[in-house]
Amino acid sequence: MPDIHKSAFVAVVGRPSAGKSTLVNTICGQKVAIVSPVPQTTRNAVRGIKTGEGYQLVFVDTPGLHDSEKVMNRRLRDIAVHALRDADLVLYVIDTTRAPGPEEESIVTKVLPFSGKTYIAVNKIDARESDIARARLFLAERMPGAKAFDLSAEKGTGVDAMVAALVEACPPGPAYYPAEYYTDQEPVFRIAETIREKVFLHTRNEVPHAVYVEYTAHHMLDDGTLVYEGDLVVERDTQKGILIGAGGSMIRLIREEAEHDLTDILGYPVRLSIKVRVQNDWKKDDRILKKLIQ
Ligand SMILES: Nc1nc2c(ncn2[C@@H]2O[C@H](COP(=O)(O)OP(=O)(O)OP(=O)(O)O)[C@@H](O)[C@H]2O)c(=O)[nH]1
Ligand SMILES: [Mg+2]
Repeated sequence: MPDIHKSAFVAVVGRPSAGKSTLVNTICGQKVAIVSPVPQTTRNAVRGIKTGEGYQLVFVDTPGLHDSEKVMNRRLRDIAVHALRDADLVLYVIDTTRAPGPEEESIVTKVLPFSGKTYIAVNKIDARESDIARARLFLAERMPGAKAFDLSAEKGTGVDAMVAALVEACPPGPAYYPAEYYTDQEPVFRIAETIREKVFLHTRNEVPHAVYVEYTAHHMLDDGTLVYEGDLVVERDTQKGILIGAGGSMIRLIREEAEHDLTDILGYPVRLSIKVRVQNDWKKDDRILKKLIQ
């Protein structure tokens, strides 16, 4: 055991769909954060914990940085910007399958003031469309001297070398969580997130973004099954129809897949009782946004 214990909060930032949540899951070796091909899947600062010999890294996964003045997007952006400012280290994830363009430019501008504590994950090198040279050129121009690591968050290639560099850069500090923790999320939050992930995976267009999950109640059955009751809230009647599906087929699929995953994640059987409800324009309601996005 080394003499000095090290620890750091590491803010994980980047554009929507860059692979931030996938990377946190791979580093922590567990499903910490939900993942989908739809940009803006993550809506909260979600913590994933990696504890090793003499160190603890607490990764703060954040919503993708996206310039838009809609109230909800402003809130999502604030979470990432606060995480950047508050963290000991920053992990900036770049997607090599997409040309940098104005969105990446805008993110670099936000990350540059923290370049001294920033490490870069040059991600998705396994993908057919990956263009590592393009991403490296962008970095050489915009963040010369940056500590960058080519990797695949999905396959795990190159991830250990990057984590080793983060551990190396870690200041002395205590373990914030017990060694066996890989996240600090409450079960009720994880249930809502898992339901939302299934909506993101099985619906299209505006539907994933129109959804939030509202917890109503839960109880334990004698056999140790957790019964969770909640609403899947959407903005419009048409979205309600899509989420229910023909003969209830869509909501059944979402429920069954979420129940299956949650039983694994939580380690006990979970049964979901979910109703679909319409609440017009909930995304413009500041009270709801305040509760949901933090
Ligand atoms: N081929 C490949 N795909 C990846 C890799 N990492 C992530 N992806 C895919 O990219 C998509 C987005 O991944 P997420 O981890 O949800 O991305 P994110 O940055 O958290 O996205 P937001 O939460 O929306 O900001 C998913 O379809 C992932 O499977 C990778 O290393 N290689
Ligand atoms: Mg995410």
